[in-house]
Amino acid sequence: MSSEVAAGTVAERFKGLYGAEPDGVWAAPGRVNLIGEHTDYNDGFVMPFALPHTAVAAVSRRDDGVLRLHSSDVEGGVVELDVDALEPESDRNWTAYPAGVVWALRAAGHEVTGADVHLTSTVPAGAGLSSSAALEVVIALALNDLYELGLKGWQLARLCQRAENVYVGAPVGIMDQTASACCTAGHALFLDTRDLSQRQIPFDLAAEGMRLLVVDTQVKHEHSTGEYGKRRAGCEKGAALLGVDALRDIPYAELDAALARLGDEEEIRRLVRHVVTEDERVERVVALLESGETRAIGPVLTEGHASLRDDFRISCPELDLVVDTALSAGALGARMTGGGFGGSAIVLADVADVDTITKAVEESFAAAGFTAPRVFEAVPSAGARRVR
Ligand code: GAF
Repeated sequence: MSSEVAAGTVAERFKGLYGAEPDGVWAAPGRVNLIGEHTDYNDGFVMPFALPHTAVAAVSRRDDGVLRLHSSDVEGGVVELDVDALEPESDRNWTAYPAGVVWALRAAGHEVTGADVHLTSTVPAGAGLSSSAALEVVIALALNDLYELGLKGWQLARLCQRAENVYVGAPVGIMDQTASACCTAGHALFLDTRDLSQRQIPFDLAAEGMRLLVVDTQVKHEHSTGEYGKRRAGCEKGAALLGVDALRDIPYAELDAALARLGDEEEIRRLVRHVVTEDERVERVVALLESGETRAIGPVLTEGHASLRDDFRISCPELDLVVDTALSAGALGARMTGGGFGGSAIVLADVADVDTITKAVEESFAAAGFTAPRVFEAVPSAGARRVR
C-alpha cells in the first residue's frame, strides 16, 4: 500500500479514536544503506537511500500539555502522556520514539504543547531498515509543520538522533534519521556526517537492467543492547589513541602508519581499519556512480561485507550465507546493511539473475535450518513528506 493510500486509512482510524479529523497526515520512510557502515558516529561518509516502506502518522496539535499516542501495529489502546513529565530512559515501549521527539523538541526550546497521534508503519521492525528512525522523523515533521517551527530536514534529523540517544537510550549515529528526512526518489544520499553536507546521487538501477534486493534474514537486532555501543566506544578509543577528533581524520593513505601506531591494541586496530577503509569505499562508490560505472560498485559492496564480518565483527551466519549464496548464484555484489548482528543484507544483481539468486538464497536458508528470509526489491524512494 502506498503512503498516500495508507493516509486515508490512518486518518479514518484517527477519527475513530479521537473523534475528529486529524490536522494532517505525514509519512517518513525506512532506509537501506548502500555503503558506509558504522562510519556515521566516526564523522565519516554514508550513502543510504529511502525505501518505499514508510511510517504514516495522522496528527493533530493540542495546546493542553497532553500527548496521546496510538499505533495500529501494537496491541493496546491510546497511551496518554504529560509533555512536562517526559523523562529520558523512562519508557521501554514503542511510545519512547514519538515521545522522545516531543521531549527533544521541547529540550531544544521549541514550544510543543501536545498532540494526538495515530500511526502505522510498513517498515519491517528489527530488520536493520530504520523502522525507529521512520517513527521519529514522521512525528518530527508533523510537529514541525503543525507548530510552524521552520526546521530543515537535517535539523529534524539531529533532534530525532538526540531523542534516540538520550530519551530512548540507544547510542546511534545520524545516518538513519537523515536518510528518512532528506532522501529523494531515484537517488542515494551521499552524506558527510561531520557537517551534514549532502549530495543526491542519481541511482536508477532499473534503467541499467539491474536490481537491488533486500534480504531480511528475520534475525532481529537491538541497538540499545551492548554490542553496538561497544563498537562505538572502541572507535572512540582508537581516535583518542591516534590523537584525532574522530576516525574520519585518518586519511586512507596513512592507514598503515596509523595501524602501526596502535601497537598491541589488536581489537582497536581492526575497528580502525574497517572505518577508514569503509570511508574510502563510500568515496569509490560515489565516483563510480557519478562516472556511470554502476556495475563496478558490486565488488566494492562485497569488500565492505568482508570488512564488517572480519574486522568489525558484526555479521552473523545468516547474513554471511545470504552474501556467499548470492555471489555464487551470480550477484554483482552483496553485503549486510545497517547496524548488524542480524537484520538485512543487500544484493546487487542483473535483472536476469534475480530469480535464480532469490531461489538459491531461499534454498540455502532451508538447508541450513534457518527461518525463511523475506526478499524484496528496493527502489530508491521519497524522503519524509506531508501526504494529506
Ligand atoms: C544503525 C545506526 F542507527 C546508524 O546510526 C548507523 O551507525 C548504522 O547502524 C551502522 O552504519 O542503523
